Amino acid sequence: MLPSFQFISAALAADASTPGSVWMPPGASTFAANVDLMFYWINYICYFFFAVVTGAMVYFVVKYRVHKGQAFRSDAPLHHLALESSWGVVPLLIVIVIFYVGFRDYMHISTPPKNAYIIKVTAQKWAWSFQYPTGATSDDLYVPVGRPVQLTMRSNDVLHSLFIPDFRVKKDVVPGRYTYLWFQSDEVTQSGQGRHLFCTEYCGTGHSNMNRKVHVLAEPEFDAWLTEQGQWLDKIPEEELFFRAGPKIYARCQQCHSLDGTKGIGPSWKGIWERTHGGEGSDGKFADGSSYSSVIGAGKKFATPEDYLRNSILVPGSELVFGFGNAMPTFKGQLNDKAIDAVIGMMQHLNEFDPKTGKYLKEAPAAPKVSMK
Ligand code: HEC
Ligand SMILES: [Cu+2]
Repeated sequence: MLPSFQFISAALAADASTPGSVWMPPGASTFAANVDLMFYWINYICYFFFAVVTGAMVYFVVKYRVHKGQAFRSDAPLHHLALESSWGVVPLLIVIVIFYVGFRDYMHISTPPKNAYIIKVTAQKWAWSFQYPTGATSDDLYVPVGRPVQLTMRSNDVLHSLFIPDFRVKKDVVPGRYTYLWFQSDEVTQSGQGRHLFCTEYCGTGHSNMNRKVHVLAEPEFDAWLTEQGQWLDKIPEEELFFRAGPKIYARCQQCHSLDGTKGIGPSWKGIWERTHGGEGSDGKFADGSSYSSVIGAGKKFATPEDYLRNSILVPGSELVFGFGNAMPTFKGQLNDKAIDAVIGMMQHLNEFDPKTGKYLKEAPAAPKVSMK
């Protein structure tokens, strides 16, 4: 498949998007046309000079090969001023243009506009957390269409890097430092599809869990999504919390915690209620050899097992479970008390959930529409 030339017309028309080719995915941000133009341009210049240099080389090798019995030629020209200056000056002019256009666009891509919609991004082993001005958070990125969006990014642990190939943007997310990235997409994504968003800096075992989606929504849908995102939990009555909200929140824990006893990055939740409640012979153990019952109980560090569970979610690693590393990200600021209550309720009623999928198995009254991605 030959790379498409349509990118030229797209760039000239200042169109937001460019078609995909064997080299590039389809472009879907206002940067795409210029980035692609630059990329293909350098690419074709390389093809051209590759052909010129190798062609001339092969031609000369054949033409000036030494024939049998021929004396070595000693009167060949040693210098040719015009030729030599042209192969210095022509490439120089080409790279000056490349530098100019490249630097101009780099500065443009590096400087978020003042009116950008700001979303805070926290990278953690191994999840992204996107936080919106309303306080709502999400695991996938949701952005309004046709508006510059600025990501203000930081890392809680190691070096990560946020990459949205279709938007032609990529930026490292560095611990102890804030980095910015901005883009504008003028194309709404199909519901439930979204564009790829990667962590593109290998950050350990769960690195691939940081492959998420960017959803570009029309302004009214975006606002509706934001409102719902902030309220979905409030709408659920207390007594339905564990089966309505539990599985939705569990989706964020599933990558590390199974329900069926399988050991993952974190301990399975199977039996967690029993081992925290000191059921006969089922007391849990911590990495330092001490038992759960040494910290849980009246007058101890955690007065109730629920306190212990809550603390495990907000301050993971303060008590390391035996056989596991300190690999859990904190959910402080992401799960409020109601959400934590839902999770604890789910742990208590674990036998009512499908151990593979986390789906609620009992007949539930028709659920109000809530979504949490
Ligand atoms: C990246 C992997 C990871 C994710 C995601 C994760 N955890 Fe953990 N979790 C761990 C690890 C590892 C441990 C054991 C080490 C420790 O105690 O900190 C653990 C321990 C726990 C414990 C204590 C378990 C016990 O048996 O005593 C609880 C409770 C818990 N996690 C809840 C959650 C909840 C709720 C979520 C989702 C909202 C979640 N975790 C998401 C890795 C993870
Ligand atoms: Cu990462």
